[in-house]
Amino acid sequence: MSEETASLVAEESIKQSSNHLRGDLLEDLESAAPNLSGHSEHLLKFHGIYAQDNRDVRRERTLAGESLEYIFMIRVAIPGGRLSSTQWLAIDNIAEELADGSIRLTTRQAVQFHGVLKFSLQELSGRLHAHAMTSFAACGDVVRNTVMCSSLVSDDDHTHVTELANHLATKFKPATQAHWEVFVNGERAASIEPDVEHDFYGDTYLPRKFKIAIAHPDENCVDVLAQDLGLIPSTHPDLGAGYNVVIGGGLGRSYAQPDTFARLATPLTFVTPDELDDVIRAVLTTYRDLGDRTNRRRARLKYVAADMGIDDFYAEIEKRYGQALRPALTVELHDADDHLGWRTLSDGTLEVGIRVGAGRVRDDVNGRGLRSALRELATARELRFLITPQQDIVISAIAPEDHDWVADLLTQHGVRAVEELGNVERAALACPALPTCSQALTEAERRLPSLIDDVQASLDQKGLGKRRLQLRMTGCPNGCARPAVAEVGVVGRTKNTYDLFLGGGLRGDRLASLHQEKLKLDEIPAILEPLLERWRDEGDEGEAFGDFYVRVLQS
Ligand code: SRM
Ligand code: SF4
Repeated sequence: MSEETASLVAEESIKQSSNHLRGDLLEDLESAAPNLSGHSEHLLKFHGIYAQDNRDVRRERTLAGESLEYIFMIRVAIPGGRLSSTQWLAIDNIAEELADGSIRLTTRQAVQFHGVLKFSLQELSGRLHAHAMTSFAACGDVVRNTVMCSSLVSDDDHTHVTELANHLATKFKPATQAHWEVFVNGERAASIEPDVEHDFYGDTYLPRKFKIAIAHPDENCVDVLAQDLGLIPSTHPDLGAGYNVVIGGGLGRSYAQPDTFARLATPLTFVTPDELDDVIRAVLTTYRDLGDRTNRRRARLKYVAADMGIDDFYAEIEKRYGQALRPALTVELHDADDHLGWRTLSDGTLEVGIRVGAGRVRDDVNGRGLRSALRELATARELRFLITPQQDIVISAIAPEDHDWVADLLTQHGVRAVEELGNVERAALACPALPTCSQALTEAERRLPSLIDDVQASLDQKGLGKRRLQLRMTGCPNGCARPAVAEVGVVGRTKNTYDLFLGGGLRGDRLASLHQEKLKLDEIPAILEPLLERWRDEGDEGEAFGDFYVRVLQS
């Protein structure tokens, strides 16, 4: 074994010897055990599945000498977050029959099922497949779900962008047939021909995940600069419509590793639509070959950019592209829209954006709530269900004459209209954290409602109740709810404490800075109050809190 091979992380040899993501998955799924082997757990991720255990009962079970409560999370990649009524109903049925009864909308417009048992994984995958959905490549060291603004999805003028999201999802999906063999058909393919993987993946795929987003030209709800590769639709003075390409963004950090950091993507080039695939390919092969395969905590594209230096990094991509990259255009990013409330589309149909607290669609104990409201809508009409990158849902393609019927139905199920939402609640995000996430240090989703109430009370007390304030909370510094670019980011630090980051903003073009560390959650409103007071008294007309913090408060 060469020295180089010896230093590769174990995941690399698991990929290498997996026969394109098959490994022993089939045998492991058929065994009587409620969990899978470590090797299979890693391969599972490429199939969109995470092996977890219920952390609420982990300690008592361990103390009692019992085995853990093994559960699985399945993430369904949905390019552009767009689903039909039939697909929504299939998702609803799966949540009821095979998962924990909830549907979790993610910050990348995917759907997650939680609490699934090993013996249901193949049935669940088969049901997705029957409705033209899949969890394959929603996770793993590959190009992940392509996210895009839901306004682009809805607007007929931007149909080509929806097509682009679908195109990228197909073009950069791994070619291996492993998922269909293992999870959908439950058997090895009759053909003994080995399947050939795309050369930009090879046998060991990418060093780590790779994320793509398409922004709206006028607003940045996808946080395009947080992506490995972002596309901003733009018009070149000579070449016409195309995309400004930004690369090397990423928000995760690790406390154990001080040389990890959040980085905003930087402009690479402007491309016309027919040049795009080749430029992405050049970025992917650069990453495939130069990304760090010896340390998964530092394996993202942003570290290749930072370690090589931006000029050498761009020169390497240019070499692989085979021709000079033209300069990127200067593009200004605009505030993110939350897509909540009613609007009329250019074809005269209506859509309504509904707030989903931390992305969790569920009913209350009486079977009343958002989940049953959405089920009724999907049963009665052929609608479009658009998941937003803010964990919310937009119901689109509503006939104008159905306005009152939809509004009444939502009210009857206790779904609040946008006018009834507090301003903090409106924009707040939280990651799932405990009890499902293996990496969570603290609570996030379950504590978000009380944190929202406390921060809103602070705003109200200072007479600022009508001002927007963007709050994002995560249970660790991986940053899944993108707190690193939020006006107020609350990030799990130790079992009961959080770090407070301030000064990001609605345009998503600035990293927040660490304001104070190791705070108890109930200390945060008192820390914010004097800052909010100064914002009220010294802020410019209409100045956002994040902008004020950077201009005046940050020292
Ligand atoms: Fe994430 C890992 C949840 C968006 C950075 N993320 C995880 C895992 C799978 C935990 C794990 O590795 O065991 C979490 C599953 C918890 C659970 O029980 O569901 C998880 N991430 C999520 C979701 C569901 C959060 C949400 O509230 O919606 C989002 C799913 C997105 C999707 O549909 O694909 C989610 N994760 C993000 C984002 C935001 C984004 O992409 O816009 C980030 C920051 C951007 C970035 O990638 O830098 C993010 N997640 C991470 C990281 C840090 C990666 C890094 O290299 O720095 C991890 C850790 C890891 O991969 O080992 C992680
Ligand atoms: Fe888990 Fe951390 Fe992501 Fe939250 S931010 S879901 S705790 S990995």
